[in-house]
Amino acid sequence: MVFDPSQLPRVFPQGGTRSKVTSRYALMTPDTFVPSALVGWTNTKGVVQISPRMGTEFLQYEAYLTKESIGHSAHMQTQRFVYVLEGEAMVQEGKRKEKLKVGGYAYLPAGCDHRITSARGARLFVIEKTYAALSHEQQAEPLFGNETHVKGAAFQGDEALQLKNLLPDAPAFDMAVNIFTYEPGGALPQVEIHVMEHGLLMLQGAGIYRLGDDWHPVKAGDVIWMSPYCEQWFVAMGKTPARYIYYKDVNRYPGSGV
Ligand code: UGY
Ligand code: MN
Repeated sequence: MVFDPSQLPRVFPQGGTRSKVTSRYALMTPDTFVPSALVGWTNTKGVVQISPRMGTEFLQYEAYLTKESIGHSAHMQTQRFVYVLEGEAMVQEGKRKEKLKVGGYAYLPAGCDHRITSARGARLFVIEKTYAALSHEQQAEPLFGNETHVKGAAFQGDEALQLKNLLPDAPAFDMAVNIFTYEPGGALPQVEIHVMEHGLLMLQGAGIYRLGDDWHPVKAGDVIWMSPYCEQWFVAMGKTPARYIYYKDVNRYPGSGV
């Protein structure tokens, strides 16, 4: 076992926490995570971090796999994105078998029959979302990759901010999953306000996140949900780069029928 959920930090014995859940955003720090059995997975514990119960249109969770764990196909209409945070996982999709190491990921489109196991344990970051098909587009195919093979690009011309798109920017995809790396002192060039929502996991480093009218210190392990139109801004602080993986809904306009 590479990750023991019973060892999650419990650092605020006096009843304090940095976590804050509001109607427009949520910051969830690991001291407040409550592991439970995961629906649709056998012998697997996890933490559902972001869900439609908050008002979102997607689900974000971490799954803690042992060698007894099995992840079964998601619901027929649900697409699933899996990224390995620790350990390694095997994804079987039809006749194909892909071993994913740290930084490896799989995109499993809605209706794609698959199975996820781990020979030596794994901690996975998972996004699930009901797929919104476009009548004139073919649905995306299953896709496997590793973050280290994805080329980053300077964000809006700023070399201190490197953005990697893990999924193709194509109309068949109604979601994006990206990894953002900030050099210390690097900051988003604007306070963003946009129609899309985000689910985010801090992978490395630390910084300050503006969410709505609040400024929060954040660090590796923290989770953030940002609702549509939630004011958002980030600056990386400390001596090492800050890195986060995040979900964004893309290529569909709510209200236009697609
Ligand atoms: O893609 C984005 O909207 C991204 N720039 N937002 C964020 O990092 N909070
Ligand atoms: Mn954004």
